[in-house]
Amino acid sequence: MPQVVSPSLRESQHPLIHRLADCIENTWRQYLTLSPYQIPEGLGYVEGSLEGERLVIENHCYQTPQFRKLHLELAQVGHKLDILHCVMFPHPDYALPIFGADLVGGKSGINAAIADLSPVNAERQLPPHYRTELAVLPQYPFSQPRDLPDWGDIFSKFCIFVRPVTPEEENAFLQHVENVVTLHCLAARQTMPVSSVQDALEVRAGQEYYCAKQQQNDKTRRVLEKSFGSEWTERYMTTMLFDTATA
Ligand code: 18B
Repeated sequence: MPQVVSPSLRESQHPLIHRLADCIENTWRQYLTLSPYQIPEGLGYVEGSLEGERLVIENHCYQTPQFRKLHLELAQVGHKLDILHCVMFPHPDYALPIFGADLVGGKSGINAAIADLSPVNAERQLPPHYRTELAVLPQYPFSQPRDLPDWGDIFSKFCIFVRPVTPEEENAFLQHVENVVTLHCLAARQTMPVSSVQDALEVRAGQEYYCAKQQQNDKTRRVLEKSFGSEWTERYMTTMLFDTATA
């Protein structure tokens, strides 16, 4: 029997998720030198349905000289929930912030759109050139800003967390992510690795703190547990979504 290649999940997802997935991957391809990334056994494409809730997950991962893992994940729960998750983890010897984005919504619209460049140094401050460049990006007056959860102290003051309610707001969010990912890729290309063990340890600690906080997101955990159970979810959240560097 011929192998049936299922179309990418994004074809059936909310249009903003489809567009954002394409935009992020195109920006990576344009500005970075991508190599394959070894996804943990059995976690590239996953389907589950424990309580009758069918969850499909598709992972796209790459690495580059500056980033140990570029992760774009698309997920769909039945016909009601579409999710895009993206994190760019720098190698621990590059003192770069972590870009992260999450889009959660369904046919009726996107409920949560979040994007940030999160600092990982001891002062929890973005490098000066990042602050300068982020400060001059267009600031769209989103009509429905959302409050960050308690664990959200990892995010910078440039974090955007909104419910985009019009096509203009959706476009503005997409444009913002494109601007931020572009400036991040360009800055990363100009960055040299840290030169001291001390600095590398600081970056590593910052990444570990970021991951520990993200793992406290009960909303993510609950969606995964409903289809895959708690043991699988714990493994997934610590090895696929928010793993820390091992080498
Ligand atoms: N996330 N999100 O990625 N999450 O992964 N996400 C939700 O309308 C998933 C990240 C973030 O208000 C919600 O309230 C699943 C990254 C924040 O308490 C759901 C996956 C960032 C919130 C999911 C996933 C990030 C949030 C509730 C794996 C930021 C608000 C939606 C595929 C860089 C939390 C809603 C709160 C919300 C689910 C942030 C259902 C399953 C990288 C801050």
